[in-house]
Amino acid sequence: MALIDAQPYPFDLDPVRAALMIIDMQRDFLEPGGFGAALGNDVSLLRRTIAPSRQLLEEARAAGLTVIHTREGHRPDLADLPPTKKARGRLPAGIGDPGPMGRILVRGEDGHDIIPELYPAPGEPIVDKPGKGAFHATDLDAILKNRGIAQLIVCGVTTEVCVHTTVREANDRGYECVVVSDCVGSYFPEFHEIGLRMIAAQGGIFGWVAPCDAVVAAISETGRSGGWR
Ligand code: C5J
Repeated sequence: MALIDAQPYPFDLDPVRAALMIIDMQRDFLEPGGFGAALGNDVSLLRRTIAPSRQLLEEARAAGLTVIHTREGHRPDLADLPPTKKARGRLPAGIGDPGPMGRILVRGEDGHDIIPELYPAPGEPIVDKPGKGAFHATDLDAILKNRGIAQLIVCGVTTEVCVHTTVREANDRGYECVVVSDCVGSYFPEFHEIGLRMIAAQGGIFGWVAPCDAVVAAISETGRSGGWR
């Protein structure tokens, strides 16, 4: 066990039951030529999460922690795309349409894939999710339960959308979540700030918030003391 210096109070990390979860670090959201950028968003606000996330990923891998990646997207035949989601935003080019990196948010397309800096290693589960939350219409809960995971260290994008939706549902399902403040990002800095505050408010109503350095320190401390499986 190791304590993570977190808000609203220190988090007791149990290395045997913890997983690193990296949410939707996809080219279409983070790369300058992708869907997010085509909508007019400043992708540099998301890209600043890459370096600390990479550091955390390397530490987690070195310590033997379970690492799980998610991707938001849909079947090529769009059978799992709710018409309401397709219509939302009245976009000239929306989900399933040709975009700058292939069909937008369609599985198998270049833009749907994970950025090279955080690319999954062989054996790391990738959860393809059609919604914002990572539990909706996926086998994530089974994967976590089968591995005895009860704590989630959460990175990814965007703070107030897919990270929040996932953390809220994880919390309802009994998982303890630590959101890594500099490893999550949003196109809207104010939503990011408030989103983090909402997690840790009211005694940690959805979970804990801690910076990458604090999480890395706790993982490496536990690794040194031989606590990992
Ligand atoms: C995610 C989105 N991943 N913002 N998607 O947050 O639509």
